[in-house]
Amino acid sequence: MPIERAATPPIVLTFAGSDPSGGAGLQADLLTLASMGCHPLSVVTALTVQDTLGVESVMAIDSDWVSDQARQLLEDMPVDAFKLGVLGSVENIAVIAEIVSDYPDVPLILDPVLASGRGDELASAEMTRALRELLLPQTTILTPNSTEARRLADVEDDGEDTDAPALAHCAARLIAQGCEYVLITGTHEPTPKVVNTLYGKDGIVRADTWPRLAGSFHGSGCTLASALAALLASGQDLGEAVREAQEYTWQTLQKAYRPGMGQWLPDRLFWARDDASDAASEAQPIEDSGADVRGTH
Ligand code: PXL
Repeated sequence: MPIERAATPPIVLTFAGSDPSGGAGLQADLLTLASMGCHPLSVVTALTVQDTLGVESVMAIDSDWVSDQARQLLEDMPVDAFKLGVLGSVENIAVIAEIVSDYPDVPLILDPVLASGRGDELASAEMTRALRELLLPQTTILTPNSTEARRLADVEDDGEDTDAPALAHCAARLIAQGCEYVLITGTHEPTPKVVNTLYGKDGIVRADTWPRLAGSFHGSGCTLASALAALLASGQDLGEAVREAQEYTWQTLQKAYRPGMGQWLPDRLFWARDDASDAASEAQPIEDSGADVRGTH
């Protein structure tokens, strides 16, 4: 009798910076991807020194090392989705863009992390330009918060006479630059509720409204983008994946904990705790669907 072996779960390769606090970055991606039933592969793009209060410093990994880490894995295993977060340098963006271009059929989820939730810069102007030019054209879905959407769309100086260009306008520009879909999270907008909007080439595909809770989270944007990567890797339809990723994120925020003196961290393993049955019954989205995203990234 042949021995029964477990089937390999969907495989997601994340390119991310290490966050030793376990709140955001690589560690957040690994927790989320594993929690959602995927096997995570990881390529470290940068190291950071940080805690739950803020980022002290960032060191990019040499781009040859980034390339070697990824190429070796890709020679060995089939990948069902790529997820990109903090990339560390223009050189890293260039090598990653070249690598993913060899896998045009693999969904690419790009979380354009330009700053941490507390405002620590995580990408220079040159890196933002490189993201726009080299990675947007290869992106299946981009997941900026509204601040990142405006910076990345570069609408400040295109003749608009408002400080806050309409997000629909930013989304249209980002899609014109080559990405297929943009999910803009609305945590940073001065609206009573948080509205996350998915745009495609014909405009709004769906909008989900969530109650705005007080407080500040570290790693919610990474959680949302990784959950989305896990669902797309599992073959989920994009609109449905966007809904389910928000719902999962909402539950992790609902069960967030505060291990230090700073921000709250989403609990990506909420379902594995002793009180998991309470979590399942409490986690009811408000309105048609919803996540509180009290602070993306
Ligand atoms: O949350 C965005 C993020 C992603 N990756 C790393 C980070 C942060 C925010 O601080 O440090 C490494």
